Amino acid sequence: MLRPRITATREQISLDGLWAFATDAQVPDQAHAAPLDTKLEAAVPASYNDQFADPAIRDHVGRVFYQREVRVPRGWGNQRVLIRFDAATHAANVYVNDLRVGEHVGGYTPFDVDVTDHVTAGETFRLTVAVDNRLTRETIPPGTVATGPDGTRSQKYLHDFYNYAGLARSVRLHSVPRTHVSDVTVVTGYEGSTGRVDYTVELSGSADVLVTLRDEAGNFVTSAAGATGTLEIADVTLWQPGAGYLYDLTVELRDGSHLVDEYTLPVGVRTVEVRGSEFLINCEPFYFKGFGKHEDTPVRGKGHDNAFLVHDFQLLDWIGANSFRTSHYPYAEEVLEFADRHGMVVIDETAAVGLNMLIGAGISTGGEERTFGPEVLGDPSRDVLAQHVRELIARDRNHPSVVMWSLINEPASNEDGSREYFEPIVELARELDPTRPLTYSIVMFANAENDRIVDLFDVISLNRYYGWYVVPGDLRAAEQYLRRDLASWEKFGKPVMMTEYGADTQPGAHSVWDGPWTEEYQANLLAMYHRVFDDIPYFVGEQVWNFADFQTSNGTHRVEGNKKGVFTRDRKPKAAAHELRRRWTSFGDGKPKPQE
Ligand code: BDP
Repeated sequence: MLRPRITATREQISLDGLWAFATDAQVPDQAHAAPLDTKLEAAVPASYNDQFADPAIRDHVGRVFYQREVRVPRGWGNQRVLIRFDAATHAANVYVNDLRVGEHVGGYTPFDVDVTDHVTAGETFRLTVAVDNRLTRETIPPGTVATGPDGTRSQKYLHDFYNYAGLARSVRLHSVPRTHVSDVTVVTGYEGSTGRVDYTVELSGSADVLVTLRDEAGNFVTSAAGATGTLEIADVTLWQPGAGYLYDLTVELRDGSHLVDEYTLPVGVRTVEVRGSEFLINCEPFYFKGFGKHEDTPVRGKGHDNAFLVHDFQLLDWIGANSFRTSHYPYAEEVLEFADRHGMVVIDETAAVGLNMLIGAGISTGGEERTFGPEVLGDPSRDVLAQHVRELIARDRNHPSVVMWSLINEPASNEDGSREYFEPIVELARELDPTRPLTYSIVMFANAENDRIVDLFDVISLNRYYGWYVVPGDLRAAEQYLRRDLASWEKFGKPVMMTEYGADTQPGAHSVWDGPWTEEYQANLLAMYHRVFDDIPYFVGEQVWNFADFQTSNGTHRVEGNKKGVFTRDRKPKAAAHELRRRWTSFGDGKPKPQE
């Protein structure tokens, strides 16, 4: 799916700003049929929740309405007119004046609504979006909604981060020519110093296709005619971790000398491969150093913010990280484009978190129910997950920064039914993208003996909390558990990495002993894990949980959120940040040597 760009033939106007806002408890069901009867306004892009002081809005369960007037530029009469929503969490219905014109399910992938037949160039229309935050057993992520005796709804879900909702990413009105480029796919490689870009252009309508490649300085490199083909680059500059070189691939549609459409895609030339127990980027063993992150900031919730984007990447660079995982959902496209430009390596995750009835919100409050089967997560849930995978891969497959798909976080992969549920999902992902390795993050309860799906994947990613949820405060015992656990996965002959390890830490709490919650404990726990990792030849990476503290659901076992951040929520370093910086800046992108 192509991100809207302004080109010689395409225009766009931003619909970000303040929109009229109301919950479905405040206005009638058919609220779109008239100007919203409300004094409230909500900022877009931003989750709506923390913008309001009223808990009935913040924790509202159900639909909310966003509304604004939009004027279609007068020069767009001969174009198709679309509205691009970068995300509506978790489901949306879109209305132009009285008419429903589109819908989308899934909170973290973009969608277009084609409004050409419902609007007039030069005139205005009333745009209403009803966004639904309810999580059920047929949504990804899953949840349940209960209705109390007074009719008030409440929401439960099986992941710890707060269920922020609304229009958290940009909204745009954009135009495309009637005959246009509808998609472009690139697959890259190289041999010696010659780079290769295999491209496929999809068209809506028919025209001649011309493809031109330029380097970063804008110099012509090569060109080709036709909707599919291969471009060769003499003396290629590869996209590398830490050095994100991008070529520009410009697709022109022509009718004789007339330019019908033009679209430019940034392209990084690199390869990714799992060979034996190594993870290779451009045929060199790569060692992941970094974090599981969240899209989470004060007031904005999951709202995308370019200042936080820049600052977070600055901190990743300061600390010596070379990678992160988009835990636990696809991030804003601005983030991936930034990673492409700056050589950051990304493990791109779907929104499949909490497919595990044992866990509950956090590690300790689960039920007894089994996870997979018609009564809980059955075929409807799996069909929705398949659609999430399709939309993620369609959106992100051209990003050189994305080196692996993480299809699920902490599923009940030790339970009956997990293989039946996930095998078709893995097959689908391989069919849609045969070029990237697949992984999933493995929960504590799933071990090398009882996990039923590990053989389907290429990289074994473990989430482990020895020294925190298991033997808290006892790093000696934690080290023994960890060594035993890591040794047990060797038999699969695949690369193993840690996608979560860490400890909740209250900034300012200190101790000379191993006291959980202190800054020293977090640093000592990480150092212990690193000592163990460095002894394991098939170990390919460490991603600490979490980059920064983040907001969690209302409940009793988190105080003001999850505090496993190495940075606070406002991005101040805890002691562990300095410890990580010492380690990660002491070696490059390859594997560190065993410690003395
Ligand atoms: C893991 C989850 C992660 C949680 C973390 C924790 O993957 O989302 O935040 O535990 O408990 O189970 O801190």
